[in-house]
Amino acid sequence: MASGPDLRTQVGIVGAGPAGLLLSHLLAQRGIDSVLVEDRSRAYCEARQRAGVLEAGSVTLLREAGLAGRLDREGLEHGGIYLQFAGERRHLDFQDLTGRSVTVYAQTEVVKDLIAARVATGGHLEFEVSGTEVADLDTGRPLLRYTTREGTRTEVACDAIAGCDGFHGICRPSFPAGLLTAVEREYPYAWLGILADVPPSTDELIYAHHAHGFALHSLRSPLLSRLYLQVEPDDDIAAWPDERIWAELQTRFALPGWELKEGPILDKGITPMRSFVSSPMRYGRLFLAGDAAHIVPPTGAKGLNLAMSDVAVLADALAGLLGGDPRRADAYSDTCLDRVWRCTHFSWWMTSMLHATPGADTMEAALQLAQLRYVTTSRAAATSLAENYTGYQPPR
Ligand code: RFL
Ligand code: PHB
Repeated sequence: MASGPDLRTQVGIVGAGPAGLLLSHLLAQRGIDSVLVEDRSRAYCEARQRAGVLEAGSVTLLREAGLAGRLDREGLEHGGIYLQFAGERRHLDFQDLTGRSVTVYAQTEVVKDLIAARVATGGHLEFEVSGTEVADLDTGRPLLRYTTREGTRTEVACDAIAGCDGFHGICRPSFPAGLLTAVEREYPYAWLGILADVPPSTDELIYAHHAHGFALHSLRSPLLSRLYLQVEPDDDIAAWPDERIWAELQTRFALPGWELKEGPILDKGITPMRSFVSSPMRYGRLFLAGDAAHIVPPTGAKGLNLAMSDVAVLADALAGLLGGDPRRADAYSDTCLDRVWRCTHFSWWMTSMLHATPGADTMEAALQLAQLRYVTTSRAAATSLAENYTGYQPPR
């Protein structure tokens, strides 16, 4: 039982990733108070290297929420990408194809901006909590329990709880047994990502198909590059000294007349790749959002954007529910899953087109190259890729 002081809030939020932080901000703008708990430290959340690409719709959402001051100054607008395969690098011009672009602005920066905005307006954020639990989810008064950094066990009575605690969180496992359907695919490869102290060698992101495996050249600023390599799913980062990483990047991006600049590696890590969708995204007064409910492989740059679009829908659904109109809350799961499945398909498709599958026959590589030639020569195919990459919103 809780021994500390009981608290009361309208929405209890678990997780200070982009989903939880943006939700607490959007709720505050609707006059709804929240308590947000996070088991990591603020510094850890602000430093965790992750996504880098914001869809046009995500930028608009942040702008409308008054959160885009630094994004508008420092974000780098990109009107396309390069696809590299069979020794050629071809440009897809998203602006020309769809009239839209994307913005390179790191998730770490989005998280810093969100935390700063919540702290500045007196938002209740608790970092470094432990023992998070949710209970009484099928009642009108669900409970959020946690132990504060100082060791006080705390119980918060809520009107609703938002599970924004990522793939490994506690909220999804709190659904009653048998209620959730999970659809999952693990891919037979992983991404090794590096942050390098060197100006990007390219003006747009390069997605490279190569017999050794996929490679991606992204960036963080005019002075910082972010690069990824397809590696084995059980690869150990210790087996990848910096020289080996650069040698492999040089091989996979090689193009006559073009040079990949190298520099000190500031951060490196290996991430497994999976597609995962769990439904429904709601049980009683518990609503899941972002990676807590679904994961996409990063090839389509969709995970962060999906997390943000979930909470945009959730903020309105909760405002309705707490104001006595449950219709949008009742539609929440179906509304989100429509877009989730579109992005799940797109991310799987990009991943399958660009990665070398271990043990695959020569037919697979030939099919990938045929598809890559198609999306870089047919305006219809290129437009479909561009529409999805820059952000497709299924009709509601
Ligand atoms: P997060 O960011 O995982 O945040 C969840 C938070 O919940 C906390 N937590 C708990 N707190 C309290 N109690 C507990 N019991 C808790 N359990 C967990 C965690 O500490 C954490 O702070 O989920 P959120 O907010 O849903 O955001 C999702 C995004 O982080 C994720 O989808 C993206 O990073 C995916 N992703 C990309 N998405 C894009 O849109 N564009 C990209 O370019 C892109 N690139 C990427 C990516 C993810 C990558 N990795 C490392 C998985 C590139 C990579 C390499
Ligand atoms: C990144 O910059 O981290 C990034 C960009 C595009 C992706 C994945 C990650 O598809």
